[in-house]
Formats: sequence, C-alpha cells, structure tokens
Amino acid sequence: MHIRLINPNTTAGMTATIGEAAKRIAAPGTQTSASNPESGPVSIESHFDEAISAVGVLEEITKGEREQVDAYIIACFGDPGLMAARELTRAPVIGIAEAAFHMATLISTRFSIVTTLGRTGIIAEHLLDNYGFSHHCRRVRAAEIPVLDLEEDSDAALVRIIDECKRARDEDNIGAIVLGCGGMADLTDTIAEAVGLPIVEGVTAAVKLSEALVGLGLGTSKHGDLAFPRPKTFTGSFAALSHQAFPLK
Ligand code: 2AL
Repeated sequence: MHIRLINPNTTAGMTATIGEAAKRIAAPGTQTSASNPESGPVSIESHFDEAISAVGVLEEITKGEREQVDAYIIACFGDPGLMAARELTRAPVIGIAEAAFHMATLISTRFSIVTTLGRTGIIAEHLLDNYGFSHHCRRVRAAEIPVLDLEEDSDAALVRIIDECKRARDEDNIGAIVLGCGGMADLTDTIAEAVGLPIVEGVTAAVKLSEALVGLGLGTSKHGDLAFPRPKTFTGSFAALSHQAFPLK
C-alpha cells in the first residue's frame, strides 16, 4: 500500500515534516511518500492562497496516478481542492481537516480546533459546516502564528500552541483538541503531554484512515458527482490540463 501525502504549499521543509510524521505512524508494510507542488504559495493562510494551491494539488494527483498511488492525503487544514482531487482518481483522497474531525468525534462529544492565524479560522468553520461537523466543534481558536513560524521559529510557536490548547481545555468544555495545520504534524505528542487531553492531528489521522479504506478495498466512488471529469480542452496557461480520457493511469 502506497500513501502519497501532498503538502499543498511549496515549502519543502514542511513537506519533509509531514512525510516524517506519516512514516512514523504508518503500519509496517505501508509505504508513504510526500510531495508538494512546484508552483504556488509557500504557505496557505488566506482564501487566495488556498485557491491557487488547489491547482498544484490537482497536478500532484495527476503525477501520483502515473505512479500507481493507492491513497492520497491533502495535508493542509483547508483541504484545498479535495472534491476536484477525488474526481481525478479511483483511490481514496482524504483531507487532513476532515480526517481530524472524523477521528475527534469518535473519541469525544465536543472538540475545539487550535489553528495558526485567526484569519484562517473561517476556513475551518466553512469546512465544519460543509462536512456536517459544526455541532461537534465548540470553538475555533488561533495561536496567532504565521504558518512558516512552525518551520522557522518552532520553539516559540510550540509554546503559543500549547498555551492556546490549555485555554481550550480550561474554557471550552471539550473532550479533545484538533490541531489546525499540517505543519503541526510533528508536535502532537509534545502537545498531548503538556495539555493532558487527546490531541487529534490531521496528517496522522489521515494516514490511519487511508490504511483503513485501502484495507477495506474502498476507493473514491465513480458513481455520480465524483466520476472522472468529462473530456475537455483547457486554454492558455492551463492548456496542459486538457484531457481526452480518464482514468489518467
Ligand atoms: C495551513 C496548513 O495546514 N498548511 C498551510 O500552509 N496552511 N492551514 C492553516 N490553517 O494553517
């Protein structure tokens, strides 16, 4: 079983962090690999960043289809391009936000999210609404750290995340905390130890859900809206995305 983690931002150090966290948690016999788009934002912390990054995610899925990947994980907490990615493959495609929400509801009645910047909180709120998890989430909190601080100033970032998680624990009447950024994948154990609550992190949750789906022989349904896109010409700078026949592999 080969699981491909796609970091939708172009920061190679964060891709490595995500890839190592996946490797640590994967079952023996599961192969994991991590990639990021060649073009796009170095971090995703706005609607604009997210819209541009989605194209890169789709290009990475296209590459993966030529390599016979068995499952894909979109490792950014906005799950950019998730539904479009599912159209391109029969393999399961899991977003780290949806993975974390599913896992958190299995071990707690209510959770809070601790994400990076406050302005990205609305992205998590939209996902909670879209996925039907809003009534499980008490509060979306932010540690007010730019995403790249997780790479460049990680000790200070960790302190701020732990402080916010402790506030969530003490004020939100919750059973678990969801970490709201792919770049937090390596911090889970440290945060859990400091906070004393179950900490659900999306990259690791998505690896385990991918293993479960592949193990069950379940992939993305090609019946209905997630069927392969109709053959189509794309013009201009997107001409390379023109396609005559799916599946791509
Ligand atoms: C993210 C994430 O997971 N990766 C990134 O670049 N931006 N989202 C977030 N809320 O921090």
